[in-house]
Amino acid sequence: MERTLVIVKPDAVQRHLIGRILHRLERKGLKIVALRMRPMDESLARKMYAEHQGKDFYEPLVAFVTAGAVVAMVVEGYDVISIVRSMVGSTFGPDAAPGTIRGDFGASRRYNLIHASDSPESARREIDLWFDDEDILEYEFLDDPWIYAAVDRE
Ligand code: FUP
Repeated sequence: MERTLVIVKPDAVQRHLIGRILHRLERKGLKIVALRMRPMDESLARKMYAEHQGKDFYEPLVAFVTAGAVVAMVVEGYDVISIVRSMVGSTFGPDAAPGTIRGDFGASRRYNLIHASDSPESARREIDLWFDDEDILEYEFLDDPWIYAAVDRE
């Protein structure tokens, strides 16, 4: 079972898309095991995007993600990192396929609605930046036996 960090960014919050994005994740059968709304302060933003420091888009990116409230969550499921990345789509809406979150809701090359971890290492690092261990819940869905077959759990 994997976990990933998902952030509904300030543009999506301002555009009233929190519910639609949560709904897509829920509908897919994924489990939200931690959820909080807060501002992304500057030091957290710089840690989140440290790998991009020095690039031309780094300062505008920090300004964008710190511009308002965000909703951060830990999402759990088998193969959840790659499943959520494919639901999110390419980095910017104009390139993202229809049916993806960015493809359906975004038209900007700066405001891209959502973040999702891109590897198990990033997921661990990013989850630790946003949540304490005790904030992450363990619980069962009654329909778990119909979300995953034995083959999915291997
Ligand atoms: P993604 O994994 O699709 O969120 O995108 P990246 O990890 O490549 O980039 C992280 C963030 O940097 C993106 F959300 C948007 C921003 N970015 C730019 O603003 N310009 C670029 O050319 C590339 C990324």
